[in-house]
Formats: sequence, C-alpha cells, structure tokens
Amino acid sequence: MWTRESLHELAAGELRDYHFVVVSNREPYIHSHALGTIHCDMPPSGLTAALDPVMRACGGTWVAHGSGNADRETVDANDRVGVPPEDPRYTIRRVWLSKEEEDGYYYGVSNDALWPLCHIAYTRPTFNDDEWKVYRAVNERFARAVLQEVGGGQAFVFVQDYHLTLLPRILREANPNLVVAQFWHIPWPNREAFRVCPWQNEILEGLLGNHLLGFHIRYHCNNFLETVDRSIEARVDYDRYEVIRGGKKTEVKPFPISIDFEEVSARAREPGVEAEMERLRKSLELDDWIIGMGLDRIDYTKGIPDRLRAIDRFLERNPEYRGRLVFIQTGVPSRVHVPAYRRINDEIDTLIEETNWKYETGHWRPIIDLRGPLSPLTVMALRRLSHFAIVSSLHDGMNLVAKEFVASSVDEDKVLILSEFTGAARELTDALLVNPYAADEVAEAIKAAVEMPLEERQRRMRRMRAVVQENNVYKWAADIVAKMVKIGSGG
Ligand code: GDG
Repeated sequence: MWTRESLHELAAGELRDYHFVVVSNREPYIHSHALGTIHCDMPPSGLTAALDPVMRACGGTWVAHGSGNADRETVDANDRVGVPPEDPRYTIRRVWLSKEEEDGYYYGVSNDALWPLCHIAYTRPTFNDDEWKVYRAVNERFARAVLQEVGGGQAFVFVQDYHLTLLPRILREANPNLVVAQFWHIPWPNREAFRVCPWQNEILEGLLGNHLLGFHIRYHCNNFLETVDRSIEARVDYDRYEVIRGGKKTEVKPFPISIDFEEVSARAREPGVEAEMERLRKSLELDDWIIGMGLDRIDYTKGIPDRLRAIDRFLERNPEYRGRLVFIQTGVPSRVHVPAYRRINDEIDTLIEETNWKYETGHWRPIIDLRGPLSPLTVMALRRLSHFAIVSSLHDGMNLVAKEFVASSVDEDKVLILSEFTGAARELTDALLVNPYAADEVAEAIKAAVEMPLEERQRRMRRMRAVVQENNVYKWAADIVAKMVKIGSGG
C-alpha cells in the first residue's frame, strides 16, 4: 500500500539527481487580502487535492498562474514563494497574466473551447482564433518560466491538463535533458467529436512533445491513439500504447487519480465534526429526515439539473417520502465569465425554486441550497450527516467527490449513487451506477438507496473503501514518478 512516507522515499531516492517541476494553470496556494491582512488558501479543485500531498512528499517547484490579489506582494524577486506557509516544503513560481490574457487563454480557449470539446455534455465549444493566439503566447510564457527554473540541467517536468497543450513540445525542443510528462484530467473524446477543433493538429503535435501522456482510464487512451492515427502523420502502436512521430516516442498510459484516503478518513473522525453536525442539524432544522447530498463545482458537466429533476421524480412517485427526505446541494460557482456557466447557475436556481414550491409543507422543503464556499469542516459534517450522495456527471474524467464521500463514510453506512459516465465508476462498482440522463432510473436508485438493508449498505461501502484505500493518490503519483524515472534512465 502506498503512503505519503513510501512516496517520499521513492522521490528522495529516485529523483535525487533531478529537479522535479509541476506545471499547472491553477496554483495550489493563493494569497489574498481579506479583513486587513493577507490570507493564504487552497482553492477547491480536484487537481490541488491530488497533487499537494505529492509535492509535499517530493519537494521541488510548482509553476502556476499567480491569480491572488496578494500574490505579487508575497513572492521574492524571482516570483517564488515557499508553501505551505506554516511549514514550507516546496516552492511556487508564479507566472503573471493580464486580464486580456486570462480572458483568451483561460476563459476562452481552455474553458469555452477545449473543456466542452472533451466532455460530451451537449454544450457547444466556441473556437476563436484571436483567443488561440493568446493561448499560444501564454503557453510560451509558461515554457520560459519552466526553462528558467530548471536551467540547462536534468529535470522531470510534470505538466497538468488542457490549459497547457503546447508546452511539452516547446520544452522538449528547448532542453533535451528534460523528461516531460503530462496528465490529462478530463476525458479525451472520440475522434468524431475531436475533429471539429480547428487547432487539432497543433494540439496533437504539442502533446506529442511529452515522453509520457497519462489519462484516467484506458478508454481515453484508446480515443487519443485513434485521434492521432486518423489526424496526423505518426506511427501508432496499439499494443504498446505508444506513438512515434519524427523519431520521438510518446507513451500513452492510464493512471486513475485518487485521494489521500487515510487523511480524509482521519478528518471524518475528528471530534469537531460531530459538533459541526449538531450545529447544521439545528441551523438547517433537519429533524430526523433522511439526508442526501450533492457537492460539486457548479459546472454543466456535473449533471446538477438532472439530479434535481430526479429528486422531483422520486417525490412524485413516492409521496410517502415527502416531509421525510431532504437533499442538500452544495458547491462553489466556477468560471462565471463563461456564458454557459452563468446559464447553468440560473437553471439550478429555477429548478430548486420550482421543486421546493411544488412540495414544501411546514418548515420542510425537499432541496436545501447551500451553494457558495463552505469550510472543509462543514463539507465533512455534511458528508457524515448524509445517508446517500448523488454524483450525476454527464461526463467526468474521474470525479474525486465520489471517492471523498467513500473515504468519509467511516460508519460504513452510506450509499453512493454514481453516474456510469465518470472514470470513478470503473473502480467504484459497488455504488448504485446510473445513467444521469434517465431521471426515472436515478429516482429508482434514490429509492433503492434509502430502502437498502443495513447489511448490504455496509457490504458495498466496505468494498468501496478498500478500493479507494488501496488505489490512493500516492499510488497514482508513485506510478507516474516511477514511469518517468524509467523513461529518464532510457527504459
Ligand atoms: C477535474 C476533472 C478529475 C468542490 N466543491 C467544493 C469543494 N470541492 C472539491 C471536492 C473535490 C474537488 O473540489 C472537485 O474534484 P472533482 O474530481 O470532483 O472535479 P473537477 O474539479 O471537475 O476536477 C475530474 C479531477 O480533475 C482530478 O483529476 O477527477 O474528473 O473534471 O476535491 O471536494 N471543496 C470545498 N467546497 C466546495 O464547495 N471545500
């Protein structure tokens, strides 16, 4: 079983002669002004949740966009700052972007073109050539920062996600001593879906700068190989999962991401959680109701309206649960500068209002809307209070919310309703797997969840906990680091 310690040993031994550099759009720690002082926070994101423990174990440098309003005041003359602030274990090197650059590269190409392109959620991508020029320039800016950090020496560079598709090629051409890997946190769609992208060849050539390209599941690897095979001049080896282009090899492999199971379980058991549960019971007037929860970054891929429609359908079909079951929807709004995200927030508002209006009696209403930033303690107390959770993504690379719910279920007495279109569904086969587009099917799963006998709830949850405990984030990181080391040594 991989642990923070064994990963640390691996990193200290194998990465001894190398500099380890992570590159991502989002920084793991943001400095901002609040109430007259400077705060340092970890923004909620799957990526940060997964990589911060890894960086603490490996040390090194994390290159990222400095987006906090106190970020410039907290770096040194070389734009560097040590984190975590109370006990610095690694360095953030901040890259600065203007509002126009953020608009074209982050909101435009990354989240209004590539995100909808890769998620089959029936939201149309927008392709704008001016934004693409900005995206290209920003990728070059990140490349310059990485090359400065590593100098001419040997280094492992681990790039994150779809914001930086052009970076690997620039790095590999500029410094042959680098081993470059990239992890793609979202799905890779089939070739038919990808071919509408006007910049497809440049993106593929950029990604083939990597020595190693990782996806969550084999299905996404297959989609990528097929896309390359049918789009550009390259030799694709389907048996070895490799692409050779211009004499350079890219290995394409699955690495299912995960969470720090032990830490989440330990946090679920902290004494403060029970007090917070009590506070929530009182302030939300929860009585002895059956509680379901959803926790998501507000995104149209997460299927939040679909889940709310399923709650409506459930109450319509099972009137005996009116006044007895409540669903708490939480989560933070994100990417609100992109029109599709504003629309999804409005749609959720309307659905919650209509459903509550339809069924509410006395102080009971079926849906409690807790959107907005919540403290980790409150999120944990909500998980512990819940009898079931719904993760209803229309398409999701992995989905860490599902794994966090499993790790928090220390009473082994909760049910997970999980979309079959998440990467997590491949591992969490003891969840109640559903098609989120089918409201009746999800409504039936809610009924099955609340009526499931205790023994079956425990049996399913124990098995899922064992899976997440074994396939934890340290295993994800160790597998990638070990593979990078093997590539670095010519293997
Ligand atoms: C991408 C891929 C892949 C969410 N709302 C709040 C909050 N969160 C935390 C969750 C979880 C994280 O954010 C979300 O992670 P997910 O994996 O569920 O989703 P994405 O952000 O879309 O992540 C995804 C992931 O990358 C990693 O590769 O799994 O498929 O889309 O940790 O707990 N945390 C707090 N308040 C919130 O309101 N405190």
